[in-house]
Amino acid sequence: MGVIEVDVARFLQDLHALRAIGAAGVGKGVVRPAYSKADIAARDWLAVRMRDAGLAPVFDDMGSLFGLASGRSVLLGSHTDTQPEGGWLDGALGVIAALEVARASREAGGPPVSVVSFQDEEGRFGVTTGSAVWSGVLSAMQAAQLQDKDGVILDAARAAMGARLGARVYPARFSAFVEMHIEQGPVLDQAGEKIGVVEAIVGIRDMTISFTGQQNHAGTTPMALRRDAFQALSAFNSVINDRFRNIVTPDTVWTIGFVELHPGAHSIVPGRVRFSMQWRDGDAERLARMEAVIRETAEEIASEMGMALELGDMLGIEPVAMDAELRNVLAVAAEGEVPGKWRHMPSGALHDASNVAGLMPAAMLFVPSIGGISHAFDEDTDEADLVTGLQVLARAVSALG
Ligand code: HGY
Ligand code: MN
Ligand code: MN
Repeated sequence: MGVIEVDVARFLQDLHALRAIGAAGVGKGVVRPAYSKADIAARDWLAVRMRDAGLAPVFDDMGSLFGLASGRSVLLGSHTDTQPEGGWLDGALGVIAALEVARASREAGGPPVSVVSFQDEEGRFGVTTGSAVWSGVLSAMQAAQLQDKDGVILDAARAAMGARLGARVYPARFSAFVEMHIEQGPVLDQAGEKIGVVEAIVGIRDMTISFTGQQNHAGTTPMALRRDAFQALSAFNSVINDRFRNIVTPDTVWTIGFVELHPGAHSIVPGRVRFSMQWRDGDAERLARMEAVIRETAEEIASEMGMALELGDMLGIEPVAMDAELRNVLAVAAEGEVPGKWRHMPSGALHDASNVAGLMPAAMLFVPSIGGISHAFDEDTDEADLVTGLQVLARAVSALG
């Protein structure tokens, strides 16, 4: 057969319908964290769209939603949960593009295509939690006990999905996985290019660290006698930035994105700080060297500043190369659609494809992000670029069939 003919209007309509579920009311922003009411409503909406497309919708134990084609099929998809302040395309684009390609392929008598929306890709509880469990990177028992930043346990949160849960979806029914996604960085936008074919996805390490000093009066406690938890965090941050200089490359990133200072009042010397420490790189050895610096520095600061130190469990995903043959299929499809206006590139963001790559050949396709902005309400992509991505995906799947 030729290239599967997608219905662009239907694709855009679905993409905007999904955006309306959990719409933040700020620009096109969306708030749909894993297992929230909006997340579950989005999954229920998607299950209906899957059924309408001739796919059998099932939820696994984690709440990942699969729309299954009969027989052996290509699996396409991403995730529909979002960050606490999320954009409308991060995850949603890959799922709705998958739905359209599956639907169009079925109508045209093309290859069978299944669709997935993995649960908790955005890591309310872990790191790409749903696909990590599906692919065996994380045990179901470990996952059940993961806590979000407010101390809610995953097992309690997923109870909101109730009787939906429980299907077993065997990876052997799928021949390959392709995830389309926005780039979430500036490279394609700055270069004026339309498509990125992902070579590899960086690795990540993530842990929670606490310093506990002494809560005290902000007026009467002399500076020399303070055991101020904020000062410990401030010193830790400045020392690791300095020490990392000898280890990192310009592509290495690290982030303290969550900080909880206790009790958080103008007139109290803070007694405790709990914060996230996350670092990413394409080289597993470098990630390990950074971990050693983080642990040593935290211990040094704690002992110098009279703090009790708690280092939480470390979560991580290894750097993963995408499947060479599938990458080639995507490259040919990109060249066919936008000759000379695409590139091979690494992914600095994490994706479900990292986990799925352990089960079957997996690859990824990027479209540009305006201004490189993502994990923010103002994340966006030109409509024409969304459509180009869809067309490239359809070409690639046609070639796979
Ligand atoms: O954080 C990430 O890279 C992904 O969007 N969860
Ligand atoms: Mn994503
Ligand atoms: Mn994301």
